Amino acid sequence: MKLKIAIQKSGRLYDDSVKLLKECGIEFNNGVNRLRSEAVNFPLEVLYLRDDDIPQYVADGVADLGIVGANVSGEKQKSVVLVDELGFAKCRLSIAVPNREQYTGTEWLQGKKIATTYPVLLREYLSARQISADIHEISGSVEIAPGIGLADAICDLVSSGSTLFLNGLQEAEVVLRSEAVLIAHPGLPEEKQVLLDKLLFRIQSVKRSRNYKYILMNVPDDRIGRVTGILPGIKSPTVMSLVKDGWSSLHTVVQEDDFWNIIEQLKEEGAEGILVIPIEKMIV
Ligand code: PRT
Ligand code: ZN
Repeated sequence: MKLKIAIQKSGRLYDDSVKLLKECGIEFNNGVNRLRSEAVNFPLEVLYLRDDDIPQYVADGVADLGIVGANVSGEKQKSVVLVDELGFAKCRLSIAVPNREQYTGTEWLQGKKIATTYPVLLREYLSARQISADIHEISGSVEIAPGIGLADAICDLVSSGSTLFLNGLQEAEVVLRSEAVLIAHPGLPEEKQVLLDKLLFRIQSVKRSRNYKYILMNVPDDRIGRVTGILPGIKSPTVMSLVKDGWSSLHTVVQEDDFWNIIEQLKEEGAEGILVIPIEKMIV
């Protein structure tokens, strides 16, 4: 019994999808022009597909799992289960209007023509706000639609915003915040569910480790109490005496979000020689 996972054949999701599986300790050959490959040390087969086709393959059970953008999964409306968010390929599906327009709010969109490759998500968004607009589905280069007179506004993916900027557009509304997600065929047989749970346990350890850093520092003994008070470690920090009298080495794990804040406070409290080390896996 093997799990089959569909990932993007090439494109923005490919590298991070392969990297995630490899960080989960799964070894496979991912050469170009492959349609599939088998992992050597985990019962997993990897299928390489266009991202747009992945939800359908997973719904049909041709693949048990898939890695795809939440935007694609949402747009395709196939019957799949959302298993986990994977933290990469973050972007937003947004409505944008030409810079010269005074955008006042969603009522501005009433009766307008909006070009998009995401008609389903856009229609859902507009009808929830009682806006009726003319949704014009196109298959690519959405950002040029207002400039060539094809539409009044667009609804497209944005990450840095530079495509909008270069095309004289301003972001007006966020329809969906997206990132890569792991989806599954609903009602997997028990044996596959067991394998999925194993894989998910590994994915979660990898994801957790990305959010945390291991830090070590030297602290005067009389400051250990105060320094420990700053550190929100998973458990209490480890303290070891240094050969140098009156000093200790203190080790703990901190979350990336508060990181710089914590480092500044540690320095103020007299910590020295602070080392920050990435964590490869974190099993809690
Ligand atoms: O060939 P295949 O069909 O498999 O790939 P694709 O060409 O359809 O998709 P691909 O590889 O471009 O994107 C795959 C997924 O990456 C998308 O479905 C999103 O989930 C995610 N993603 C993240 C993005 C972006 N960021 C992104 N910026 N997908 C597309 N873009 C495009 C956007 O469409 C626009 O043209 O980048 C431009 C905007 O970028 P900024 O940085 O200028 O704002
Ligand atoms: Zn695609």
